[in-house]
Amino acid sequence: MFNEAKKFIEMMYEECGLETQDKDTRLRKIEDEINETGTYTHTTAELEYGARVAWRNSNHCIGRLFWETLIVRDLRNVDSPEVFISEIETHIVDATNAGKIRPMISIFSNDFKLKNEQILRYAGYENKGDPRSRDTTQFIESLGWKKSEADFNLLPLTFHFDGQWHVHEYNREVITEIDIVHDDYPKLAALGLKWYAVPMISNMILEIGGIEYHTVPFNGWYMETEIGVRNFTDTYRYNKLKPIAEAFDLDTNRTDSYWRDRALVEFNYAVYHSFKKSGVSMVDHITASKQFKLFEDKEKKAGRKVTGKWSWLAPPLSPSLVHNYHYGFDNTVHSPRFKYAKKEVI
Ligand code: HEM
Ligand code: NRG
Repeated sequence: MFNEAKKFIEMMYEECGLETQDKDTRLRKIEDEINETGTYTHTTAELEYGARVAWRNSNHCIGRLFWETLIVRDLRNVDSPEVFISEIETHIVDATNAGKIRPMISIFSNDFKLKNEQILRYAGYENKGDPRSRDTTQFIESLGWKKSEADFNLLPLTFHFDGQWHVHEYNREVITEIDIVHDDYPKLAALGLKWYAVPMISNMILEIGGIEYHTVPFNGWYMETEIGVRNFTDTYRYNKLKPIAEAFDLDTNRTDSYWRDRALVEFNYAVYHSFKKSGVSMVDHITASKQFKLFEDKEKKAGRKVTGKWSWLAPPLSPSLVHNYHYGFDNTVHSPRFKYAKKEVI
């Protein structure tokens, strides 16, 4: 652990231009703490820097230009379910910021274990909702939560703490959802599609200097294709391409009418403008790719190599129209980083 800590502290003091003398003092303190307790405690400044660099190192993320703006909430001292719940709701409100979404992460102690894959997600049933949430929905139902089946039931906050499960139905006023509409095709609104404003991943581990934080919900804003290409269109998700194409009056009986492709583009336009009309931040895939190019340039200037995973960075709509489609990326993984948690049974 000390080796990992040392690498991290050296990197931080170097990048942030901090005093060598202070670094040596800090490293001695960390070594003592590890020898005494088997682990060590990050300062809030270390946590903040570590979380930001973990975002910078996220090979799957096209939104990394803004890594330095991440707001880091040090909530390691929270030790009751009531405060945990209220801090999560505060995160949702402050990150939503009346539509002008702020990238944010809340770092809790590992005593809390979240069941939710994202803080906001729709329940999944046999014939309704988001199929991706079927297992989680069944699990939460086994804890006694029950709602009549529908396409957009928000799953409650579900976490394990102090030997038991807690299920909390969110205060409705903390949550913003956006109806998906298209000004030129009123029939689209009739499908009743909507999505929540803020993507907030809550099932990844943040690793900094050899220490793992398991309860670290974080958010930025959506790129329109995440909702328009994947969530509503994948056959194993909402699978709505055909009704969407019909709402756009396309001929779905012939492949050569190009109904799939035409519906997909027009629908992503609708997702993007529905968010914008509601005053909620969202980025289109062309702009996101341009921002990613700026990130690459900026990193190069700072003397760092950008790592990335091509299959995640190429947007799933018109990929060949953006630069990152046309060359490969080095998928080496650096720490600090976000990583997937292993499925575990409590
Ligand atoms: C993945 C965009 C902010 C960390 C992604 C993906 C997109 C994206 C499009 C791929 C998702 C998918 O295909 O399912 C953005 C945008 C942001 C943003 C537009 C706006 C600010 C953030 C922040 C963090 C972050 C604030 C962390 C602090 C990650 C990670 C992944 C990811 C770890 C990989 C998730 C996985 O492997 O399942 N991002 N992101 N992103 N992003 Fe970002
Ligand atoms: N595709 C997922 C969300 C993954 C993360 N995307 C972001 N993250 N934009 C979905 O719900 O569609 N972020 O932190 O902004």
